[in-house]
Amino acid sequence: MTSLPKKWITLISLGILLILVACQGESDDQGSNEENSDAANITEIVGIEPGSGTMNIAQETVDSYNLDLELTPSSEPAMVKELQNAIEKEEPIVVTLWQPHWMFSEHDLKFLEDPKETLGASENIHTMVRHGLEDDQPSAYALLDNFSWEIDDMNEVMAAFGQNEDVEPHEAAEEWIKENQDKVDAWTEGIEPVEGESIELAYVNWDTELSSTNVVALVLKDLGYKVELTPLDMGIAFESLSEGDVDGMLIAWLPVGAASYSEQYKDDIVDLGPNLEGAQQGFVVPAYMDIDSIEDLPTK
Ligand code: PBE
Repeated sequence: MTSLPKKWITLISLGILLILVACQGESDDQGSNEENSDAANITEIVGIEPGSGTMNIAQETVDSYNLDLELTPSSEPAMVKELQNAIEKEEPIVVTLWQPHWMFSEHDLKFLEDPKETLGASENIHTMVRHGLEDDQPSAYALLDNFSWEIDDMNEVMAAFGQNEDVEPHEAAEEWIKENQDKVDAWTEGIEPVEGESIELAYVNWDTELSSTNVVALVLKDLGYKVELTPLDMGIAFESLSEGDVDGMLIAWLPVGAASYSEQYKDDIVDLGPNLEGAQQGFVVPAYMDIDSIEDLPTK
């Protein structure tokens, strides 16, 4: 007679215990959901081409904030695709991205705060030429020296081909030139046209650099140049310019992004200064994510 209630008591106790454990588990989950559930699901930062300025400073950032994340090399188009896929499913994702970029007009994105400024407070894009260009090709040198435009200008060209597969970068550049002849006239004012001279510009296959390089190439053509555009990796572009194998390039984000390359080659390259001011690099997330700072990401 006494054994039955005892068994019941044991069973009831066990039941209560199970319920308590289950509740405990649930409330734990809720707790971690409230604090950075998005950050907890992040295991990587989706990067771009290895050897880019962006990847160099992104790795420095991972190290300096002691992040427990893999910086995955990729490419600009592949990174953009991954970001678009994540947004479609409302999944958490962190990418290396920059302004100007047409992705900011397509999606609600935010830069994570970077209190250590390892990704740069603000960047300018510099034009660089080989030593000797000023004497050998004064007209091309003068145009490259004069060329400078605003973020909105670059955005216009970039959006025209970045958001429409049927538009080539040179077509977008041509369209922009047609609509902004006054700006182009200011760059070319007083420059002597040439006949049959050749000039070679290196560039990296990024939308920002495709925009500026294609615009400048068309203006050089109008001045009479035969223009060759050579796509290279960033490190190779710096090396080629330092050796005089190419004449110029419009790819160096400074003071931070391309700092290691520009430091390495500073004696062998002529820096003509910014052709665009107020750009920005960073770790970027969709606006629906509940984190705001690089410091909210998981650390080691
Ligand atoms: N960017 C934009 C990168 C890639 C494209 C120029 C900031 C870089 O310099 O590495």
